[in-house]
Amino acid sequence: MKKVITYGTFDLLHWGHINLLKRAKELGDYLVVAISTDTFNEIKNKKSYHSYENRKMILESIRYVDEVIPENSWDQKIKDVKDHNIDIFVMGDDWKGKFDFLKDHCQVIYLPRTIGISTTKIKQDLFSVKKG
Ligand code: C2G
Repeated sequence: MKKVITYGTFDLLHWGHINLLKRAKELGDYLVVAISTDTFNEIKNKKSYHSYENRKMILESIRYVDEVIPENSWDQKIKDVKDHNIDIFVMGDDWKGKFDFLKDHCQVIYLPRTIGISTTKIKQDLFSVKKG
């Protein structure tokens, strides 16, 4: 069984996230998603609308996702790859090159980001509607 892992906040889930999760799952048989905890989001300078628990519940309901684990730090990826017997690490290509150190432990694949959507864009568009 080929196991894939990916990481992210996945707040205000949108079709760009789904495109990523779908392609990640297509690379193997089992997809683990490490979701940033609310505490780690602070380290990432990200404030998510949905709590970790609710983002976890949403991700677990997606057909492409087999398991959701917490992402608590930048430094857990090698241990995660080992502990979960991961074959392929996947991220959107906005992270291209940033995780190449994992190549000693698994395949590293950066997938093209989906253009035209982001959690930030959703927030900005909704804010401008509210203001207008
Ligand atoms: N993504 C995408 N297309 C978009 C938006 C996001 O492919 N239009 C991808 C990102 O490249 C990332 C994943 O969806 O691979 C999750 O995006 P975020 O929740 O923004 O993740 P991020 O905050 O970048 O967290 O340790 C890694 C970090 O936790 C990554």
